[in-house]
Amino acid sequence: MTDLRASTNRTALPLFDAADDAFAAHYAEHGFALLADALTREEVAALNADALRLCRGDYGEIASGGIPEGAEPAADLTDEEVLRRYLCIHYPHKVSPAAREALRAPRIVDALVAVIGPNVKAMQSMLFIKSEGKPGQAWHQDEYFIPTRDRSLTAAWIALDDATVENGCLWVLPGSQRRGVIYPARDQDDPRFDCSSEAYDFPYTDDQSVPVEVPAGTALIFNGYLLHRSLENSGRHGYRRALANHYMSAESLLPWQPPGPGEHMAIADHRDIVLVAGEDPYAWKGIIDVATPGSRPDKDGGCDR
Ligand SMILES: O=C(O)CCC(=O)C(=O)O
Repeated sequence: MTDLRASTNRTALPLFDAADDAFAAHYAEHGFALLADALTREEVAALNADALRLCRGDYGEIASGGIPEGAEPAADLTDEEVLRRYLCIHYPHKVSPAAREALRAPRIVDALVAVIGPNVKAMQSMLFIKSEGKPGQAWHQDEYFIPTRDRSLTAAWIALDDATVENGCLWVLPGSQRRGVIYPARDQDDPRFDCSSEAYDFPYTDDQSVPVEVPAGTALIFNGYLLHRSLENSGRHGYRRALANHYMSAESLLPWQPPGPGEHMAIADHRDIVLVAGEDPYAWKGIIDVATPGSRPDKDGGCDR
C-alpha cells in the first residue's frame, strides 16, 4: 500500500480532475479520493449565502441543540454572530435550494457512480460552519451512525472555504476502511472536539493520519468505514465551511431508523432518500419526507454536556 504519510504537505495528496480509473483505484486502496473543482466558485458562493440564510432562520426554524432558550433573535445579530451560533446544521438540503442542487452536482455524482455503482441514493446532508475557535469531531466512522447492508456508505465532503490544518480540515487514516470492522465508540470530553463520540480500540495511531488540505470547491469522497476526524478551527482563520453529503447504493436497504410497528428488523428501510443516479429498485415503496433541519450542540472549546 502506498504510504501517504510521506506526502502530508499542502499539495501532495493527489487531486483528481475526473472520476476516472485512477480515482477509483485510489479510493479502493486508501478509502478516499479527492475530486478537484467538484463545485464551481458560483455554486460554493451560493451555498455560503444559503448557510447565512439558514442561520438567520430565513428557511424556517432550525431545531437547535445549542442555542439557549431566550437567546437574542437572529435579526438583532450581525452575520458573524449569527453564523457563530451554529457549528453544523443537519439536512440543509430539505430547505436550501443550493444544498439540494449540490446533492446532485454532476461531477460528484460521476465520482459516486465510479466508487459505488450505477444506482445511488442520498439520505443525509450536513453543513459545517465552524467559525474561529469552534471544535472538530473526534475519530469516527460514518457507517457507525448510518448503517448500510452492503458497506456502500460514501461521503462527499465538499470544502466551502480553503480547508487547512489551522482552520480545522479533515484528517483521515488511509486504508482504515479495509478491514471492514466497525470499532467501538465512547463519550469523550476532549476540548478539541464537539459532543460526538470517539471511536477507539482500532489498530492505527494518530501519527498515521493525514490532513486533507484542499481548496474550496474540492470534494473529498470517502468510504463509510474510513476513520476520520477534524480538529478545532484554531482561531483567526475565518470560517471552515463544508457541506458533507452521504450516499449509498440504491440496492441496499437503509436500516437507519428503528423498524415500524410490526415490521421485522431485517427489512427496516428508511425511505427519506433522494435518488441521484440510476434506478431505485425499491421505488414501489415510495419516498417519505420526515427529516427537518437541526443543529448539533457544541461550545467554543468542546462539548457543552
Ligand atoms: O467537517 C468536519 O469538521 C467533520 C466532518 C465529519 O466528520 C463527517 O462529515 O463525518
